[in-house]
Amino acid sequence: MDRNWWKESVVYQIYPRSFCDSNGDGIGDLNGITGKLDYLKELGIDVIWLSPVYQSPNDDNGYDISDYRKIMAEFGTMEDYDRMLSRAHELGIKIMMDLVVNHTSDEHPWFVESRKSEDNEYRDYYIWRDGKEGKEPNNWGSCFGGSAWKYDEKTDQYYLHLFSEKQPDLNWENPKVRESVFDMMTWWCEKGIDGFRMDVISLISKTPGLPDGALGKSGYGEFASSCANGPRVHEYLQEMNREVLSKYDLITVGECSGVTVEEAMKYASSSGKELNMVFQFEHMDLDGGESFKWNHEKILLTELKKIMSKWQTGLAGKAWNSLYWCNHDQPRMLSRMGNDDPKYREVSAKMLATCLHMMQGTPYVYQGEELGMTNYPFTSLDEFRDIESIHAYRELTEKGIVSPEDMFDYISYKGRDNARTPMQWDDGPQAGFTTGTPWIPVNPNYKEIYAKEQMERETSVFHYYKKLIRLRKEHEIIVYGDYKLLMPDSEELYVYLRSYQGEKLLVMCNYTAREIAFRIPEELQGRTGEVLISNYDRDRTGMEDAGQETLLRSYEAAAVLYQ
Ligand code: TEU
Ligand code: CA
Repeated sequence: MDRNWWKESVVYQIYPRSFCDSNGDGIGDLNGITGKLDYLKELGIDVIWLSPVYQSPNDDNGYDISDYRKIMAEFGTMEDYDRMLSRAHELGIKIMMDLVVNHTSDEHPWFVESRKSEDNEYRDYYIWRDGKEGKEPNNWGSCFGGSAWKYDEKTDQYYLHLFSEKQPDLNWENPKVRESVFDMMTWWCEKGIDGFRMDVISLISKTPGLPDGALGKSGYGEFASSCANGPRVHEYLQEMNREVLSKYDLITVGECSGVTVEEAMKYASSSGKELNMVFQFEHMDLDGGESFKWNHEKILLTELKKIMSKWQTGLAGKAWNSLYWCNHDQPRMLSRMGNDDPKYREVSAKMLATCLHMMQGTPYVYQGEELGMTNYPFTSLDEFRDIESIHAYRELTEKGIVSPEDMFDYISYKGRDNARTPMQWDDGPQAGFTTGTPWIPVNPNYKEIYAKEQMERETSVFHYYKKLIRLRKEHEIIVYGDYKLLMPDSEELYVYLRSYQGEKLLVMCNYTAREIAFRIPEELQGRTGEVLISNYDRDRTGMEDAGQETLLRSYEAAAVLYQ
C-alpha cells in the first residue's frame, strides 16, 4: 500500500463560530483560533479542517457563501486569516479549507446577476426551469424543508436549491462554472493552504431531466436518486484534479452523502485521479438519516459493526477511509452510542475513541469530542439556532406529521445545535468561550467538562485522545494494518483484530455498562500482549494472566499488541 502523509495524519475539525471568541461579541473568530493553536499542538493533531470562514450572510452559518475570496466580517479579516495560517504552519499544523461549491449564497454576485434576466451572462451559472402547470418543475423537497424550488417573479422561472432558498445550486454542466470554481481553488492553494474538505460534493451532477423522486414522509419527493453520485460527478472531479489538486500536495476529502463502497472506490481510489478520501454516511444514517432523520432511536451495535466493517474491508488496499463519529451536523456520539451520565461519561468517551482510532483510515476529531462534550439539555424552542431544526419543527408539526412533543424530543436528540454549543475551555463565565453573550447557549455541564482541568489531569479524556494520536505515529499497524471483525453477532462488544507484518493488534470495546466476559481469540491465547492503551488500569500483565478469557468492565476498551 502506498504511504502518504495524509494517511498518517489526524484531522481536527473547527467550527469557527463556536470555538473561541477573541473580542467579546459572542461569536468565535479567527484570532480566537490562533490563540488556541498551542492547545491543538499539545493534543498532537496534524491538520485542522476549518468549517467555512468566507463572507456569508449566515443563513446556514457560513455554508452559504457570498464571496469565496473574502473573510466573514464576524470572523475577522484576511490579515487575521494569514496570521492564523502562518502560525499554524510554524507549529507544523496544516489547514484544510471547507469548499462549498454545490451552491453559493443567493447574495453571491453570480446569483445576483443570474436572476436579473434570462440572457444575463451568469444565468446558466445556476439551475433555472419553467414551472409545470403553475407549480414547481418537479416534486423535490429541500434538505431544510419545503420545496427545493423557489419561484422568481422577475423572470417567471424557478431556481433549484437542494438546501435553503438562500443556497441556490450551481450548474456544474456549465464549463464556466467549473472554471470559476477551479480559479478560486487555485487562488487559495497559492496562498499556501493544505487541502479541501468538499461540502456535499457528491451532489454536484444532476440527472438530466431532473425526474421526480419517490415521495417521502414530509410530502415531497427525494432528490438523492437524481443528484447523489450523479452521472458526471467523477468527470468533474477528475477535471478538478487535473486543473488544481494535482498541482499541489494536498489532503482532500469529499463529503458524500449517499455514497456506497463501490462509489467510494471511484472518488477515493488509490490511483489518485479524484480525492484522497470521502466522508460516508451509512453509519450516521443507521437511525433514520437521509430518509428521515427525526426520531429518537438507538443504533444497534451489530448494525454499526456491519457498516464500519464493510467500509474497512471494502476499501482495503483500493481506496482510503475517513474515520469519524462527530462533526458539526451530528449530535454528539457520546450521547448517541456512549453514555453521557456523569458516572460513565469519561470511560465511554474513551471507549468510543479507542474503537474509532484503532481502525484503518484518517481519523477526524470534532472540537470538544476530545473532552467528552455531550448533547445539550434543551428545554425550550428558543434555544435552537439551526435552520434545519427550526424549519423541520415548524413544517412537521404544522402539517400534523409529528406531534410537537415528539418533534421537540427529536430535534433535541438529533439536532445539529448539539454539536454547535461553545467549546468548553474553563469553568469561568461562558466556559471561557467569550466575555460577552454567546450566540448559542453554553452547555450547563461546562462546570464539570472543560479543557483547562482536563489538560492538567493525566486520566482525562483529553490525555486519552492525545495518547491515541501519538500511538498512531508510533505503530504502523494502526495506520496500515488489515482489519478483521470478530464476534459480529454480539450486541455488547465491538472486537476487531488488525494485522500487519507479523504483528497483531486486538481491539476490544464494551459498548454497555455491564461486565462482559470475552474469550481471547484462539490464535492469541497464552501469548503476552502489550496493552497499548486502556481506559481502565489494565496493564501488560492484565492480558498475560487472562489466558483464555478476560472480563470487560463497563464501557471498557483496550488495544493489545502482539509482536
Ligand atoms: O451537509 C450536507 C449533508 O449531507 C446534510 O445531509 C447534512 O448532513 C444535514 O445537516 C443532515 O441533516 C453539508 C454541511 O456539512 C452542512 O453543515 C450544510 O448545512 C450543508 O452541507 C449545506 O451546505
Ligand atoms: Ca468574536
